[in-house]
Amino acid sequence: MDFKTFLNKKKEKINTALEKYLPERSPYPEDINKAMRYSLFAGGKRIRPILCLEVCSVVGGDEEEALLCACALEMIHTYSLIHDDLPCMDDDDLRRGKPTCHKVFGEAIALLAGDALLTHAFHLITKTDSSETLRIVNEISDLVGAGGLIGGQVADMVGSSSLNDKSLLQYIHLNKTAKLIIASVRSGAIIGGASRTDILNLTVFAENLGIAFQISDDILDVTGCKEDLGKSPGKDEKEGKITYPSVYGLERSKELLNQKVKTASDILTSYGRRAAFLYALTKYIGKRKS
Ligand code: GRG
Repeated sequence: MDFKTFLNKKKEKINTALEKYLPERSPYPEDINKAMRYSLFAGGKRIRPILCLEVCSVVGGDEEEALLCACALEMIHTYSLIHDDLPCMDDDDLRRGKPTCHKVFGEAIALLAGDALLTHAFHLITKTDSSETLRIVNEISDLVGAGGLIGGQVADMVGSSSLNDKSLLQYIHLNKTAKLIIASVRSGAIIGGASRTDILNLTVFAENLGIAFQISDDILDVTGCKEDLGKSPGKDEKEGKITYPSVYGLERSKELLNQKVKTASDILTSYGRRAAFLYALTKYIGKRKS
């Protein structure tokens, strides 16, 4: 099976599971359920849940056991996008090629839809049948909290008086983007029963992949088009955001992206054939156009 077909199969698997864990008919008030589902099913690439499933099987686990956690990670990701798009943050009209949640449902419902997705995510994780469930809740909540995803978002918004541009950029990319990717990889590894050494190696893989993911996002904001991106490019520069191209220039940013992808890929070579899809996914993330 070629890479794209395999990727689409994985995506379908996630979409089917998300339908199960956030169905159209739910006990929740219709307004909130509609808004949660609107953003969750607006067409994301499902990179984080796919990583969680795949890492689980690379370390010898059964990916079915990671499915609840994988869906929870996509819900956390979607919550962060809904909140990021709000007028009080990045103020975006378009996400995943569609009007943003607050444009369709209003700010209050969009805010609550994000909150509800985040809360529902942790509710789902606690249903994971694993002796490591508490550890997973502990790790993910830490990685997406004020010392992780939220901390990265704050630094992106307000900057820092104590860090120079390069250190600030590193902090933002590690926390705003890589930490959720680290959460996806580590939780998949833990559910799959990985050894301490494998968890450590895969964390370094995830950190490099996560930073590569954000460097490519920064590059695409300069070189990409609205049709491919599903959002308007050129926003970073307009808003004077600190990005790889603004600090290192476009060509050097491309080199740094390739370096991160290579470091991540090299870590996978020790897993041999079992990591073939993960290896291809890493290359795909390095070359992505959307
Ligand atoms: C509001 C707490 C809070 C955090 C917001 C998500 C985010 C942090 C900011 C959005 C802007 C941005 C560049 C985030 C970095 C992560 C990123 C590249 C998100 C987009 O992920 P994709 O490309 O999106 O996987 P899809 O739509 O495919 O799921």
